[in-house]
Amino acid sequence: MHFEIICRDKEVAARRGRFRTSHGVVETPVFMPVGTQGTVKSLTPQELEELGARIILGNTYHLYLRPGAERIARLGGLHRFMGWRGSILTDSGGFQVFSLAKIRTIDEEGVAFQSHIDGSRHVITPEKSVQIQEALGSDIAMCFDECTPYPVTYEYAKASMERTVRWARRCLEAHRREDQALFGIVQGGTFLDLRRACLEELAALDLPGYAIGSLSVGEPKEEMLAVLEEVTPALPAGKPRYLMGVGTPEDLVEGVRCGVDMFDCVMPTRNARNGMLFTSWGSIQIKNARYADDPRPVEEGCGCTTCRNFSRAYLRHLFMARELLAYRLNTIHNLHYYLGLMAEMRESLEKGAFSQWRRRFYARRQETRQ
Ligand code: PRF
Ligand code: ZN
Repeated sequence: MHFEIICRDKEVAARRGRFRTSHGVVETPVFMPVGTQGTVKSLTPQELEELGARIILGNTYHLYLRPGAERIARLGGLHRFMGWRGSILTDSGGFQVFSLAKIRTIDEEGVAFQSHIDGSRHVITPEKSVQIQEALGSDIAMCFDECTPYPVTYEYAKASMERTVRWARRCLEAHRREDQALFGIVQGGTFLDLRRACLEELAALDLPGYAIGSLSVGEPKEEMLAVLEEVTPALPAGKPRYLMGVGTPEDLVEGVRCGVDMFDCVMPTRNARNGMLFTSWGSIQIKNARYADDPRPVEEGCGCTTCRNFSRAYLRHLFMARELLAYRLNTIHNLHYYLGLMAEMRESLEKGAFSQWRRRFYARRQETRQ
């Protein structure tokens, strides 16, 4: 995978870059919409492309359990199977096994668990995770890791991080596909010495990209920022940096400031389905009675299909009536907001005006809501 840095900010660690996969060019910093089950919920690939998405995230754990990675491979790989022409990054399953599966036992070999769908028993090892991701044919695969909860003891975080490093070596050893980049994941909880030790070990493997795991798992914001400020600048400078499963619009802005290039999060899509809509002054709950007679769009001046065609009153009605269109229209607006936020940051970086843009971003949130 080819990654180039187009420019760096003069004041902070933020950078504007670009990478190429066999499915196109991705401009960074980038947000990857989450398509867990081979679909970004409620949208077609064409709609995603029109929203400006160039890379999406898929999940090893879900696709392995249903419909099965070998089946997807026989049907031409995940891109062909779901009809998405852009790039795909697959998560390794290390996180989903811990958050979704029942009865897990973790040992040096891997993780044994029972499916959240039918209770069937499975084992995922680092080798198996790589094999599944190769069968899916994603452009970027992630090393199999353990995401530690918060809070966690120093002893557990250390043992877990060391195992994650050993698993990363096994992943690299098992990895065959030359058209797929394998990224490492820095673990170590909120312990800065463990984070630093982890990233030194992983950097020695010379992987084409690095992620930061186990953040946004319940720790206070200051702790997340402390880890970001410690780890991000210490990651190999010329390789993409990915902050996994993060976050709010503010988290994306702070991540970019610290030098993160890639993000994914269920927040814009999941919250859309729960009636929460993002705007530049904050978020709104569309079910609120104050919107029942409100003829205005979600956000004045928003260029998305939802805001160009429909009022808050109509969106509230659809949501209250549990109409399927509610999920689609809300998802379109929220992804437009998230992808637009990233585009604004990329533009401000090109103009050498990121810090100024960031101040404006926070100032807009202080203005009175509409
Ligand atoms: N590891 C993996 N996927 C993840 C995480 C992690 O630590 C997180 C933590 N925010 C989200 N997704 N493999
Ligand atoms: Zn909109």
